[in-house]
Amino acid sequence: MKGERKKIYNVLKHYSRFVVTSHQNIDGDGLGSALAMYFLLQRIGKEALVVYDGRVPYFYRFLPGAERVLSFDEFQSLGDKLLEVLIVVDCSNLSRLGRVGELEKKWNPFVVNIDHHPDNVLFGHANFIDSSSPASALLVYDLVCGMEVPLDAEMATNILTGLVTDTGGFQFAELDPSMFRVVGELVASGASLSCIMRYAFRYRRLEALRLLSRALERLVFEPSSSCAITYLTREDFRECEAKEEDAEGVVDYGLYIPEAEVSIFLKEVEPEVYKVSLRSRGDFDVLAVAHHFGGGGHRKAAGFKMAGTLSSVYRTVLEYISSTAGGVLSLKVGEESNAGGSPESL
Ligand SMILES: [Mn+2]
Repeated sequence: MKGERKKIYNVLKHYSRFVVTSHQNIDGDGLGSALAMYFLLQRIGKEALVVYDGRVPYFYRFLPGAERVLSFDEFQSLGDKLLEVLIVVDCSNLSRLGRVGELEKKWNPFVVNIDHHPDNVLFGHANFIDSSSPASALLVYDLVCGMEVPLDAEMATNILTGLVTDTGGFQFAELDPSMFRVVGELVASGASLSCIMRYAFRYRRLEALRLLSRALERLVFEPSSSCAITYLTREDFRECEAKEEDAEGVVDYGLYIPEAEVSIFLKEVEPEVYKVSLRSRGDFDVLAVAHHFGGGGHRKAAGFKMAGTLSSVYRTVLEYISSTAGGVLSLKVGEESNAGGSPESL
């Protein structure tokens, strides 16, 4: 890992044009890491752009630099001379980049891969991967320190947002004591923890709350598998006048139930295609379930897509988890993973 970090320092020093990007269904860690990286590049005098194939959710637009994130079309209209180095943050494989991943194939840039997903496929020419890190943003923090660039409020706010969102506001796992020193340093550099908490967790459109209320009404607990499960269909989104980003965080509510080990949220993303989000209290490895169905994520937060009717997806997912739950639960008891998960980990 030291060698990879050194390789990245050399790349940052010797190249001059950088493009930073992150995964689709972007979350606070993806965006915070990308923007912190962007400001780091600026501070060391490099040309840098951030491109994202999707829409930045409104509740992350408070982040310094968020207004500078280019859409894929804006980026393409700038021409093709820009891509010397592609820095991909918080993304386990290139297929999660949407159309930005295709540009990588076409332009063949030097690729830097900075991530904390345990299933990262090491697609970079330099790979800075640490699955024990609670957020990719902390790896960017590491690079900032390693480059001896002083932290400022812009970098600190983005880094702290990554840490806060991927740990669910420091709730998903016991935070390593050394993290508090880092948090202190970020706050001292100008990041506002209360502001980040507000936007990340308590700043949602009325339409989003209406959508949440539907999902909560339907929430059921299945004692045989210790699963809480709920869903939202395209019709719900239409009737609530809600957007995709309005469903962010819905999956977390299932774990409020004392007996629930796993929370499952089915979101219809296209007619009869469901995005399945999974959260675990910690003993049950939801990443293994996501892998079984072709998805990815973290041990406590993972997801995948599945085609089918609501009832078939509902049944298939529950049956699979029930069939593995007994064994997996007894095996994993006592093991704790530090790696948190982003709300949209797929
Ligand atoms: Mn992350």
